[in-house]
Amino acid sequence: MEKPTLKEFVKTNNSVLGEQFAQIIVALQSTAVIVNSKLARNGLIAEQGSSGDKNVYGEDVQKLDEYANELFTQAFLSCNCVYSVGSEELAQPKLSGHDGIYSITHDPLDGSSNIDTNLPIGTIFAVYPKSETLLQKGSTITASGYVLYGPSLMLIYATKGSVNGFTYDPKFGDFILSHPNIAIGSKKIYSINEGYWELFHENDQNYLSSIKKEGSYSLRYVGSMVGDVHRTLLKGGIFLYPSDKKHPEGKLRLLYEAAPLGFLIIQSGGSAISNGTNPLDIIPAKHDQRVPIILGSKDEVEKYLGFFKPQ
Ligand code: AHM
Ligand code: MG
Repeated sequence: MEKPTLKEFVKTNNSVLGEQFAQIIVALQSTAVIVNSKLARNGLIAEQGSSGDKNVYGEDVQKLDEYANELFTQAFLSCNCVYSVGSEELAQPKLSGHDGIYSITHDPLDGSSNIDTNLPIGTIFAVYPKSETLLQKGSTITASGYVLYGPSLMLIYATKGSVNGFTYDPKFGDFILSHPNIAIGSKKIYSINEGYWELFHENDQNYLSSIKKEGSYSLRYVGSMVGDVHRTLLKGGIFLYPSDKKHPEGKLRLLYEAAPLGFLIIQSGGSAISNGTNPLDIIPAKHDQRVPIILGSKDEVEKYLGFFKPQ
């Protein structure tokens, strides 16, 4: 039997979420293709590099960040089923003006410091039931996932209890189911910016020293959360961005990075932890709230918790 396209898959497998959810996936996939074709010309185009602006958090904004933010935000807002859209690049969520049943958060180009060196980057998204505020627990997420702009273009998304991956086939101009029913892998790989060793808390240093002594772990760190989480999902292991002396709250954002990817890893049979609690149980106090995040296979997260001390 032929492998289904993403549209066919959503229709068959997410029928309980209705035609409206399919609308969001269609918006997502067509925008991903446009952004991907822009990224494919990275290095040749004027949008490369820093825009010279700072985003709402005072960080350097890459021109392609702005481009992707505009495209994804508008694509979501134009869906009748979408009520509001929040983005890492926007100070406040935007209302669509429709009486939609969903609210969406996204990080339009995560890992954007990798843009200029042509390394994998991604778009992270989460779909929530409509709410007047985006400051909701991750446990209310209906679906979350990411687009990976790598050697191939992929879209991976999770709904309760199910994670599936689709690869874009440029020959047919469509996303095809390439990774059905993903269960997190079991390889021993740890992924952390170990250059911050001197900044790490003692318990994190003790954990890292201990797994290194085992002699069976590989270290892999892309520096793009989508790339690192994608490898962790398919191969297994653990991804860590803990708090440290320079990032007392962690670096990654609860709403745009930690909750969507935590939800996805948990649906694949893995675990996610933020300061000893499930990140999906945290109500964000503000849109740009940062949290420590550790996610991976259940065994690996369990092992990490053996060293955990609240900070
Ligand atoms: P960004 O949203 O500015 O791209 O920052 C998020 C990225 C993540 O993709 C990645 O996991 C992390 O920052 C890497 O940070 P560091 O360079 O401190 O290791
Ligand atoms: Mg990001």
